[in-house]
Amino acid sequence: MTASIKDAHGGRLVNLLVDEERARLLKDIALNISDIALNDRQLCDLELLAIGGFSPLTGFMNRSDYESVLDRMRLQNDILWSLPICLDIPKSLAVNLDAGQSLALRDPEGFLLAVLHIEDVWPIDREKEAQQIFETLDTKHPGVSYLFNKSGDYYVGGHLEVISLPLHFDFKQLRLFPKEVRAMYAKLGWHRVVGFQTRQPLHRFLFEMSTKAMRQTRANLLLLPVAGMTRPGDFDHYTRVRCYQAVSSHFPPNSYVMSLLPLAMRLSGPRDALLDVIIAKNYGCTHFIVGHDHASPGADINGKGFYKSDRASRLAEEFSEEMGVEIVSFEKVVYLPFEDEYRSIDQVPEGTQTIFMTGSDIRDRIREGRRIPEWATFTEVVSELQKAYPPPRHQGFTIFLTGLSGAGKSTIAKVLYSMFLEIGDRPVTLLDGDIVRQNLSNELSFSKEHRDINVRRIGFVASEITKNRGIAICAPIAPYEYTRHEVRQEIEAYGGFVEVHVSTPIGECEKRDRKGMYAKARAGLIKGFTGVDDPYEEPESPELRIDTTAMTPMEAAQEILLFLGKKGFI
Ligand code: PPS
Repeated sequence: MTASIKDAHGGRLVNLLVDEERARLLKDIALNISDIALNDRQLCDLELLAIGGFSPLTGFMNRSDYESVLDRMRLQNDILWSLPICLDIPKSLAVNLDAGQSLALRDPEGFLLAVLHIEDVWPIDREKEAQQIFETLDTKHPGVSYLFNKSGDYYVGGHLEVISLPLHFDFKQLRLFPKEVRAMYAKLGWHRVVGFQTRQPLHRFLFEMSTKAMRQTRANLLLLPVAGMTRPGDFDHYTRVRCYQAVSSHFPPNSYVMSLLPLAMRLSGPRDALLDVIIAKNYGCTHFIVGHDHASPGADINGKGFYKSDRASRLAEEFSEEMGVEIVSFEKVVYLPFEDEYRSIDQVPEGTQTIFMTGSDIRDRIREGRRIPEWATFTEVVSELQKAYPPPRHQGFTIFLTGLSGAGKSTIAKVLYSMFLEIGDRPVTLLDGDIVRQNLSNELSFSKEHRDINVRRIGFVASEITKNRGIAICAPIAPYEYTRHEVRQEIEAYGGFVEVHVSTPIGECEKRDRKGMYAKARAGLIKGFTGVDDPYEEPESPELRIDTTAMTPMEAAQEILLFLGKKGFI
């Protein structure tokens, strides 16, 4: 059965999972080799490699394939391939690895997943990769941001033997292998299947697009919701899958199959689209839907899209024949209120009134507790989204006060703490810089690396509190913009995040010098003191900026409460 299954390029569908006997041997080998704990993105890549979603790849790319993909969108053997699937590692590990050795790949708990047989280890040219793949160096692009801020310094490539897939305990019945999906088509007698990959709940526009595509191609539908990593700020996959299940009755009976896709999107627009077509082909699709702005990373620093909205579909169409998948492209689908109809914008007669809401508009409305009209999304979807993302009044939130030592953060934090306890509708936790240093981070110094660890710890605790609908008040110096940005993203996934820059100037902080720290720093008795001989990167766009030079802590806290009231949190 498996031998007859063809991948996107006519070869066999790859299966990297080894049998039990080999697994036992590999576990012994793994005892004596270097190892690495994979992050979420690497776990996704490993899973798709293992189950054949990335056929014909049989491991993380080696250097020649990587460079060939960057330069000409093809593997060394000329097979079309648009994105690097590489394993990034820190320099400290890379210097101890060589071609011919093996590396054990583990999950974050240390459970052995796979062994990589190393062909190449090479330093990453981040600028080149960012330019070739994302066409920008702007770190507002999530793919560029990963490359510059999260990725290790080296890649290691080679063939993989997989002992176990990353563990999932959710929606197990929906996590199908490409070969299982194909077997299902055979059982159902489907010969034409149109693939639709999505990171959005099935809003009306997407539903209309997919059913239109089914009619147009006379095909059944394979729904591939991305259950790996999507755009920061997206609804989590648990919520989205419940939304897909809730709208199932709107599809004709037995017309579609759904399989969760463990993909870590790179959000490179056109290049992502091409990879998505290859994946869909591996899942047995004969057709694939590429909509307006496919795999978009959001807006750049000037608020403009990174890629023209039709570039993804154009590129997919260009290679459609070579890939053997017919592309069903859609312009933006809009609603015609007078006709009560949905149409692709290019098919709307001039002068006709149209309305539209993006997925982000709908997400923002849900988060702000505003109404969503039925023409934008099904009522079943709205109620699922509202269950998971209640209006601000019922969400948790974090107040993140950042600023120099002595700026007034801790005092404002204490006032807020009492005020929230007085309001009494949510549990409140105070994570002041000093308290955290004593209880969570007493082994850490004030180096950049340790400050980042400290602030990330605060962010993690605050995100758990926010997720569970409490209030976290944080008051660290948190001098680095990128780390604050990371904390914001982590927390905004669950509730409100209010960054307050306590912007009291250094002269005033130094004048106060309640702990005598500035005097010591000026005398050279404390090294690396923020604002004296260590940097403080001012927040670019905090929700509030408060200078306490001429303001009491009560007044400052009042300003924050007024802001929370305006946003509907209290
Ligand atoms: S950071 O950068 O966010 O990890 O700092 P944080 O955990 O908030 O700790 C700041 C408090 O530690 C005292 N302290 C120093 N601050 C800055 N730089 C150096 N080198 C340093 N050494 C000790 C300082 O009193 C800070 O207290 P606050 O409450 O901010 O005044």
